[in-house]
Amino acid sequence: MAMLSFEQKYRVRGGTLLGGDLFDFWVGPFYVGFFGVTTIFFSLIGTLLIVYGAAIGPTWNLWQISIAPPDLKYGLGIAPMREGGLWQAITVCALGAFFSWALRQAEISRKLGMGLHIPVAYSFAVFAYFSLVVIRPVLLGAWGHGFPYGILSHLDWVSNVGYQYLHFHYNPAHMIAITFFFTNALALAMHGSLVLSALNPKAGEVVKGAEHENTFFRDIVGYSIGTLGIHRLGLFLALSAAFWSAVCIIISGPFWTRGWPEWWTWWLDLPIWR
Ligand code: 07D
Repeated sequence: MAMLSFEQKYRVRGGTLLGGDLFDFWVGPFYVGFFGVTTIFFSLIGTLLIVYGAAIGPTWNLWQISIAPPDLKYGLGIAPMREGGLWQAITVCALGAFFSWALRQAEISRKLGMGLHIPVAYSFAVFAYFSLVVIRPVLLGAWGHGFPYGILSHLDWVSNVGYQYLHFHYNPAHMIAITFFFTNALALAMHGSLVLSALNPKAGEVVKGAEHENTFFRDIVGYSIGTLGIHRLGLFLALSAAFWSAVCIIISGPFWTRGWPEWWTWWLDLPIWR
């Protein structure tokens, strides 16, 4: 692929975290880097292990393929390959690939002299996954508490774990996470539609800018958060959604073993009702 003229300016050497200039080059449009190599390594091995797991399993139906974590009896030990060891190896590969990807983002950001906002933001999603397959299983004492890798099976896991706590909607951290997810969707819908409405006026009319965008919001709700502010708010909402998701599942089991509706009895026990 031909290199665009402006790419020459931004394809700068250095900024690597590991490997010096060993992998400091591009293949076509893609930056390689040490962590590009490790990302490809872990993704390839992980994917092959998933395909192997499917091959030794009972079905090739994409919806039903599932690679289950070990039985609880294996605790935090290593299980035989066909009894959950595969799940453990795939988890190591998944985490290896996710961490590598975050570090590759960090290297590219450093090269470009940008902030580390992107790798930090992505790390919150990785943290949510990490909380499900490492933090909570370790706190509960068995890898068997991780979720199975399958399209329908992971949904069954969510449903089963949810009902173990009677009614998961009463989990306060789950409530907060959902509120952030929904508010995030609302904010991005409003921001996206606002920008498109300003930039795509009727044929023959001039393109509008930030002043019009701010004025629209001041007219309708009396306040505009501004062009930089909306992106700060978006980042905050999205990161909070992932963070509270992680919290809601880490506390389920390790810190609260009864039904979540029962947690709310503190409200009924407040002295103001007596
Ligand atoms: C975890 C993704 C990270 C992505 C990465 C990169 C790949 C795949 C492949 C490893 C955080 C890409 C990954 C390419 C790799 C391999 C093989 C992002 C993550 C690293 N819930 N609930 C949540 C709602 C109910 C329950 C979260 C809504 C019920 C349980 C979110 C409703 C019951 C758990 C959420 C609802 C229940 C959750 C998920 C409505 C069931 C969790 C988002 C409207 C009866 C999970 C950390 C998330 C969690 C979770 C939303 C209902 C149970 C807040 C809107 C009442 C047990 N629920 N839920 O985590 O918190 O994003 O995970 O009813 O474990 Mg819930």
